[in-house]
Amino acid sequence: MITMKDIVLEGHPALRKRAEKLTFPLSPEHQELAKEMLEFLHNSQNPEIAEKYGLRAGVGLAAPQLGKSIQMIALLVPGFEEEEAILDEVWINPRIMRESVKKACLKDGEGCLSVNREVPGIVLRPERITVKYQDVNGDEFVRTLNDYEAIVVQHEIDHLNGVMFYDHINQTQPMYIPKGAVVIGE
Ligand code: FHF
Ligand code: ZN
Repeated sequence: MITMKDIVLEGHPALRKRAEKLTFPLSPEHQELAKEMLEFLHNSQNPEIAEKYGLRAGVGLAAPQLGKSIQMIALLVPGFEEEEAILDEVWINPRIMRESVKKACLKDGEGCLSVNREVPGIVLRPERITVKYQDVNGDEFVRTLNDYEAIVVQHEIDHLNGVMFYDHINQTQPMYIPKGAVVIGE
């Protein structure tokens, strides 16, 4: 099982590379990796398992965070209260086809499993995106996401392009939220 010791931290070259596109059928190793990445997110959001293994709760994980420079991301965005998960899947070769001009951000900024420090600042991102991706079988999908889900998916796709969340923070005014931006979590 994947634990925190498998997750590479800032300074690891995989976090600054452009990840390789995957071809189908996936190798047995890549199929197993997809399952393990999603399992990590489930474990990390389960209080008992997270406590036992010292896991930090995550809603997304990108293969470069495991030192593997390939285009695979896992997503586990929980629904509100007892609702089922909004996203519980692995996406391969994701491409952002369309993004809104309107921006959104998380009220308290973002964090990252590969960053063991608090980085204050607002991460402004397109509020709505349309993404084309493949599932583990190689089937193609197009999905439009907004608000929180859109932010999570953009954070993960950034990892496939060597981009860290703090690259988006305004250096002169880190807390500035432009008029018209959707602030999530307030
Ligand atoms: C997280 N954790 O998942 C953050 C980090 C906005 O590339 O958001 O580094 F587990 C992936 C409900 C609400 C349940 C929040 C994307 C953040 C992606 C992982 N946790 C949560 C939850 C969380 C990163 N990452 C702070 C670890
Ligand atoms: Zn991250």
